[in-house]
Amino acid sequence: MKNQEVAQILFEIGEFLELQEIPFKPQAYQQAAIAIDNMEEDILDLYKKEGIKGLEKISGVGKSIAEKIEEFLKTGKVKYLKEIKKSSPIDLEELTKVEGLGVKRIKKLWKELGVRNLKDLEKALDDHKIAPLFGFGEKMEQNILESIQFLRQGRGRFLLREIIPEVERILEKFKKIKGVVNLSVAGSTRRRKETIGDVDFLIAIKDTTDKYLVEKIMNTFVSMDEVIKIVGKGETKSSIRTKNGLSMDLRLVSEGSFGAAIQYFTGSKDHNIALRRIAIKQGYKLNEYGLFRNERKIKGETEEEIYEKLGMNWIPPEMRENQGEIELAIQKKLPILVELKDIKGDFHCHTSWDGGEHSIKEIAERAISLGYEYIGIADHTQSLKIENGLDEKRILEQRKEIDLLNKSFIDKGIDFKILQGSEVDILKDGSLDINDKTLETLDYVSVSIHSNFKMGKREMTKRIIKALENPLVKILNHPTGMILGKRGEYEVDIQEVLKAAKKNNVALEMNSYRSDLGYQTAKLAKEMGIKLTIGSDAHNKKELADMQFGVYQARRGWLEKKDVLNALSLNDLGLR
Ligand code: DGT
Ligand code: CA
Ligand code: CA
Ligand code: ZN
Repeated sequence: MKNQEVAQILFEIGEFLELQEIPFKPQAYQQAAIAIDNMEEDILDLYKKEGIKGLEKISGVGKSIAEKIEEFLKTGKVKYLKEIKKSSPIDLEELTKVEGLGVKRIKKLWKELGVRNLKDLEKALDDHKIAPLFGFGEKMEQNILESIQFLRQGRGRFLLREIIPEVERILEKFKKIKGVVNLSVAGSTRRRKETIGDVDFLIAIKDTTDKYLVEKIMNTFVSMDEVIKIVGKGETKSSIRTKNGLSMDLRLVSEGSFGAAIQYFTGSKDHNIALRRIAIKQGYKLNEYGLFRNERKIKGETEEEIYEKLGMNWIPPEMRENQGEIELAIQKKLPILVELKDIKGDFHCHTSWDGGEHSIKEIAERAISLGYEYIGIADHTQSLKIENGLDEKRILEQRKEIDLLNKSFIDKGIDFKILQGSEVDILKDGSLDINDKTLETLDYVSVSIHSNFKMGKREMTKRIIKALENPLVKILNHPTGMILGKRGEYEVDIQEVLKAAKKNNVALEMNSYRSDLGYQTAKLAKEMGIKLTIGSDAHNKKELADMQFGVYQARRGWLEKKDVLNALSLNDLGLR
């Protein structure tokens, strides 16, 4: 059902209008939003059946609001909302990124303290002016301060997940140009780092003095749709900035230097420095043009031959952080990293039972088309009221639906199984919000912290460990609580959590959406012999494909197939 989303958008429009002190209109939008939120019928169905006239029958919805709903149902966007956001006296886009600040609070800050943007807000915090405001208080001021610090850290960096589709589109575009013999993204994007400062592209052509081809490539780059500013345009390098503020560099090299250049520009800087030191020791010189001995170029065309000449195996880009990978490459003992095609299932997805977008059947069908052997349904549990979390009774009801679907797969000869899991809430004292008797009926139990984030480190650590000590628990989801780009970690002694996971044989999740378990912690867990599971945390069927981003982070943590729980076949999972 799209009803909630539509209501949300209308509500937002109302709030922006309210901020701008426009009379009557805000209430109209908000009333329409409430009516749609309370509607029994699916608004999309209504629109499909009766068109815009049908929408106008909803209480509070006139022609103008109906048009906006239509636009949203068709395109997923409402232009009007974008426009009023832009014309607002306040940088709401920026301020609403601060956790805890909704339009109402922002309006108050603006009216009483003249806060228009993040900078004003920081000033008000410095002057300690927020806490005394009605409805704010010390705790709120502290929360705002923490959130701003978090935003400041991440400022200017982009999430890998958000830029990969664009990067792939651009590579496709250049692949089609005749004369391009090799191309790749380099830098942190190639290393699949979870956040990206800028994107570095590399293209090789046969002859870099071919003025016509050089011009064509550079022109294509600076005139892409997404370009808002050309920062520089030359024959070997051009730089642009895109509409959303992302910078991109394109470097052009000759075919014979591509390997050396891609090695150099992939980095990381620390990896390169260590590698160059080894080259020097062996009497070579290594730079972005090639590997040289006495000014004579020995290698340069491929990365593989450069690593080989230096006496080591080629190192996967995700590992190039100078964390011991060079030593392993010299000993020819590099791990064989897990790949997306090794993944046999997913233990973390949500269905319409807990407010997700799609039914168990729809999710399962998508999982089958992804080539999975199984899918674990991990809907939220009762403490998460806003998510319509399941209580004991609904868990047992859900089991019936899953059993029927599994039977239908058997009848059709489809080799696939739906597992009933659950994303059980860890309560404040470390107990679980579903009784053991019901948990025993599940195929597996995964647990998460979703509330009371602000407790001391010792208390939080004890809380999580207590949950892991329940013998029914198999997986700890998003162990640090972070949502990359949105929310920081809760305070927790992750070493102690690792020890408890090891002791109780609980797998730790690498969450594709949150990227909350850093690659160093994953690597440590692997070394301790703890299993990891890569979970998409999909709330609809499309997001099941986000598994790839979890796999990238797993690779950055040096994980091999055998370290990953959901790279195991159904029979090897050891379920009943
Ligand atoms: P980013 O953009 O902050 O996400 O991170 P990177 O790794 O993409 O860094 P960037 O764009 O500054 O440079 C791309 C690569 O070029 C980098 O990973 C390694 C190489 N590189 C850049 N500057 C230096 C340097 O001063 N020394 C060495 N050895 N390599 C460098
Ligand atoms: Ca970069
Ligand atoms: Ca760069
Ligand atoms: Zn979840």
